[in-house]
Amino acid sequence: MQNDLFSTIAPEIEELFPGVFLFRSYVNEQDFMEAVISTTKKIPFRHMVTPGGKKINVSGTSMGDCGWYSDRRGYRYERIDPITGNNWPKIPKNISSVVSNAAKKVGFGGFIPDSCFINCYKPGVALTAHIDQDEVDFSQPIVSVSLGVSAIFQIFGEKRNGKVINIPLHSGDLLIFGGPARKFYHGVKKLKDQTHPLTNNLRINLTFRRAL
Ligand code: MD3
Ligand code: FE
Repeated sequence: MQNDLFSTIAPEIEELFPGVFLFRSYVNEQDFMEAVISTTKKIPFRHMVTPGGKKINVSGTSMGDCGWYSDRRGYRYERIDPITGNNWPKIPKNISSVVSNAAKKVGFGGFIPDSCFINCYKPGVALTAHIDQDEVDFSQPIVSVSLGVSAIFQIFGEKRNGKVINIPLHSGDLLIFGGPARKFYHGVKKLKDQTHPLTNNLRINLTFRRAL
């Protein structure tokens, strides 16, 4: 039973453990979905490959000053999309302000994302355990927003083979990782075949980062 500062001051926020904050049904799903659709009209979801040449099963695209990118040459942030040669679409101000305000509520006052990676999960697709380590400043948090079909998000802690914590994430949930949790291993279990009015059988996840 958790009865800490946050459950008293802000009942909508749950601190799952140090540095991990869950805001249930926090965002306007339509607003975020509009940003996703407008982005994919310019730069569609695509499957990238790892430096080792493996296809990444989750497809992705980006908004912001830079976008996460992976191919034979490595994992990195690119200011121009290598495939289309275009700039990534800007993060709409209404979206960016929701994210910055949430971060501020849990102690990350100056968080202004310069990149939003948009993941698309089809039924049967999982995201294997990994650490996000392509960003410059690890004192900056990462903010995640889920849309569409629910999934089980997994936190492993500092080691990949550590005790697993399963967190169901639903459409509209916002999750913040900062401080000690910023370098935790995490992943997403295989997506079940389900439907949601916003996305049909897909799960969309947006990760807002200060990358560069
Ligand atoms: C924990 N995406 O894009 S978001 C990713 O649901 C990624 O699509 C997952 O992991 C998804 O890299 C999880 C939540 C998240 C994002 C960044 C983290 C959790 C994190 C960074 C450190 C620790
Ligand atoms: Fe990640």
